[in-house]
Amino acid sequence: MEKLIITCAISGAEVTKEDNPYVPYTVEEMAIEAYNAYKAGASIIHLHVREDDGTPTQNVKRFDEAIIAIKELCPGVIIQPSTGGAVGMSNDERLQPIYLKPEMCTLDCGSVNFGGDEVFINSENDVIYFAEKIYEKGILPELECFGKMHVDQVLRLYKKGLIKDHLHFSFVLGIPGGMTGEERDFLFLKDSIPSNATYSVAGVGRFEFKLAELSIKHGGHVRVGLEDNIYISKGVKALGNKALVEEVVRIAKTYGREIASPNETRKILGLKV
Ligand code: KMH
Ligand code: ZN
Repeated sequence: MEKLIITCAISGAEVTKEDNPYVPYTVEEMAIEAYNAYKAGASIIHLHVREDDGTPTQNVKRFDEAIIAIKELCPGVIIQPSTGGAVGMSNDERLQPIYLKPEMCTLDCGSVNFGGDEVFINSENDVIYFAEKIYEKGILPELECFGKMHVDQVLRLYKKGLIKDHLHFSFVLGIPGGMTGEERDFLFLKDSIPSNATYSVAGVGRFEFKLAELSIKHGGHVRVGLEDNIYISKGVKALGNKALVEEVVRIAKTYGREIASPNETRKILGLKV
């Protein structure tokens, strides 16, 4: 089986230090959390940035500082800035990190409720606009799908040539308002994508490790991190992103799945080594 790509979503935009004190806000904290995740086995760092007080921002200068600091501590690591940002940001605000020409970034492939009054808006035209800007810069988008309809959206745009090879999906399952993360949900999504596509699974909250294990078992890849889940086990807060990555590595070992280095990840995803 292909080696396992572990992505670590170290911070996100919604989770706070009140939820888990290891959630990084400052550039220095971002670099330390990324380093600990990288040392534990993560080859991709999914990156949101914050102001020092924790407010989410898509400020290009802040991304630049964080990326420089992370690259210094984590040689070769792949940094994947978010173009999702936080709910309510404008498209152009969300797109700011692509101007730093990272190797990868996220492309959110449809709208989804985030619980309560929160709606994460990604209309079809938004997705087309983001895709155009991302490909223009030669960046590989990770296709964030919060449900089957987003996978279908990708496949429609792929047929029109607006989303291009290599297709690397991320199934983000278990958010309130999105698709849940039972085994049948995972199987449905994985069986809905073309055979030459790759996928990673991000299970939110209690789904994190259950879905990680399923993906490891079926040859997929895994995303974990405080963005998605703050617990290492029921009611026990994780002592940082490192603990979450270590748990994935432990599960992978039980299935004999080796962990991909950053350059092995580049090869799997068709990125330049
Ligand atoms: N924070 C969410 C609004 C992404 O990174 O592309 C969007 C998100 C997805 O986290
Ligand atoms: Zn994110």
